[in-house]
Amino acid sequence: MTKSATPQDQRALVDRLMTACGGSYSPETRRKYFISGPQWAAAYQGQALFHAPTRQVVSATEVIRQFAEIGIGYWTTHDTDVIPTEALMTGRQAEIVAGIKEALKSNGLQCSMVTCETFYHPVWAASPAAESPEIRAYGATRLRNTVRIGHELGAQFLVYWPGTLGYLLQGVIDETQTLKWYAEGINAACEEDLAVAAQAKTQTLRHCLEAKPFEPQAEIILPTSDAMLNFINSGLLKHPDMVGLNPEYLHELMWGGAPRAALARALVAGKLWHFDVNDGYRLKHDVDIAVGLVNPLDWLNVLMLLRSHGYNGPFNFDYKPPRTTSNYGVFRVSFPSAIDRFITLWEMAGEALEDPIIKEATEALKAGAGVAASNDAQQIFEANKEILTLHELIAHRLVQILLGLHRGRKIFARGEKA
Ligand code: GCO
Ligand code: MN
Ligand code: MN
Repeated sequence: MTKSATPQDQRALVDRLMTACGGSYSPETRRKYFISGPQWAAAYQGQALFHAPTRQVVSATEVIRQFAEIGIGYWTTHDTDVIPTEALMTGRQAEIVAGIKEALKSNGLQCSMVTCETFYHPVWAASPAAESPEIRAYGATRLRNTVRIGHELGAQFLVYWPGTLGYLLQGVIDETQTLKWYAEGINAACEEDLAVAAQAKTQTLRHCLEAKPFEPQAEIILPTSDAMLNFINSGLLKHPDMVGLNPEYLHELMWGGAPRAALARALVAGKLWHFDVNDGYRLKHDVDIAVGLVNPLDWLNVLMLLRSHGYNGPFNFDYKPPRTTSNYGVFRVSFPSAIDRFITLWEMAGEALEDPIIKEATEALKAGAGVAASNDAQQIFEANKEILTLHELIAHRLVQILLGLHRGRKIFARGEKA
């Protein structure tokens, strides 16, 4: 029986077993990737509707210091993760932002993205695009302020997750009007961005919309990345060229979609600008599990798609360390293991794309049987029917790569000899 251990011993055990797991990358290697760590992920205390917090508060400077040690090169934040609501747009905001700039600089990190919290404070109870003009005016002011913070911190991206843009009670709001009002907020942010960038002679930011199909509202007005693509092209936005997408892996899975197909639709539209990386289950709530713990095979496939299409935007680790993980564990186990699984999957995706078996099979499929085009369906089917077996062979090969079986490892029955 294992002896009971004090929390100090438990930490030593976690450290020892984490080292025993091996396979970790150096901070230098981790920094080569455009990986960003959200302030809110690292500082999440484990609370939820049915859950009391299990972890202590962690300050932004502590998060930044820990990220630097792990080798996370980029930091992302909501405005209110670091600036209390009542301090926004006051002298206190300027002091806090200056302190963060200093912490980022002295730890060698960059801020890649800022996002405006428009879902937590009671003022957003009826969404940032509510009927009351004063709520919407405040919403637009907050978005403009976030744009200025983004420029101040040197970010390239702004993300909008309109979490409360929807309803619990049917027939209460006018959806078309809500969409128009929401577009006014995005327009205000883009105009502010253009003005700030012109004055400072810098680039404008990339404004990225993030969809989630349900939660916190029952019904959401822009529930998927596809709905958002349609919104960008709806004519309601004054600067559609400044607005793209931040799909989140789990959010596409939550509605039952295939994340890889959703990403492909964003890619062909030229709107895949930012990507929230995590994992979870279909048709369940937003569990925000760390990448690769649930669907490693699908993640391998997603990364093959992104690698083969030259995606070069950020990978934002928008997940929530489980509430069974301690404050110590967040930085010792949760972040480093998530990043290392991601890098391994990224490398495997490269291997799969170069794999001679997959390459030959794919090329053979594309060449087809080589018979003359005709209107004879049966004849075309007969000519191609053997080659189509390669679909299953490719799927097998991908699992072999995922499990390392392509390197010669075989699974033997007990007692059987190699
Ligand atoms: C979620 C959302 C958020 C957003 C964040 C940025 O999973 O609840 O994705 O984490 O990404 O609010 O706007
Ligand atoms: Mn999520
Ligand atoms: Mn997200």
